[in-house]
Amino acid sequence: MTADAVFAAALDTAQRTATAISQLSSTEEVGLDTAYATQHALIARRLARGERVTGLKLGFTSQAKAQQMGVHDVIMGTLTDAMRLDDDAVFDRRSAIHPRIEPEVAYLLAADIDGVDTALPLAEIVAAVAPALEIIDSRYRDFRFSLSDVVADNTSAAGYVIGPWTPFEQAGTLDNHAVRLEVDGRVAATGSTAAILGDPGRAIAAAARLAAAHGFALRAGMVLLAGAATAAVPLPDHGVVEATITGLGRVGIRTHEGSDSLTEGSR
Ligand code: OOG
Ligand code: MG
Repeated sequence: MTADAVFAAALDTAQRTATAISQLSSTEEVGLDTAYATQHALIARRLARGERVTGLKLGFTSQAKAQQMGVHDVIMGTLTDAMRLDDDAVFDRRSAIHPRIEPEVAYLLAADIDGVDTALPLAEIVAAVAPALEIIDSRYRDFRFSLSDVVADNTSAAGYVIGPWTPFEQAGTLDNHAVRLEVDGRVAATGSTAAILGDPGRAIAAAARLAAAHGFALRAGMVLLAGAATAAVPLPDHGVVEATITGLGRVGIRTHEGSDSLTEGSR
């Protein structure tokens, strides 16, 4: 087996059994090309089990995230239907190792984006915009990783929730909209959409660049998560997490350990 296939198998098992593993970089040098090859092999395993690619995500597009994790390059990961949760749905905490949650801006692609064609007006390639939440869960011990580690681990992707879509034309520019993350009604993080590459609309061009460089396809109908505007916070075992983006609305998720422990009081 090639190195990427071995790494992908280990990361896949770590995710499926919710058991942390050692950083790949702890035993050998892993380059960025091998890291993306590992991510693609990991996703191929999931697709072979019947999952479907629903979108792509960017990581470390804000200073808040880059500083929190000590990784300063923009990276790309893959979303599948198995990671998608409905707005206000319940996430089973037991399926994850040490989950965190972060507020995101989601774009719905209206067209295939082939190559780095940044000349296209955004209105022609983006259908709609929505507030979103991402659950991240590094498969590495202590939630620590190098750039290549986190790319191989599908950029810690574990789950995502999309709020109500607003047509792109109606949403207008998102260069400075307030972002608020609340846990059980208490503010856990605040920021601005400006934290995401200066304007989250720039995520489209960044994604096109990364897709061309690392073998991803951006297709009409896909979701693109632009990256968190604030640092991530621990996902509570029992609780309600909500993200609100001024002008776009809110999105929420509930957590519990198992069906037996879900009570009306935890809503
Ligand atoms: C990696 C994922 C980064 C973002 O929004 O910046 C990311 C991690 O922080 O574990 O999803
Ligand atoms: Mg994220």
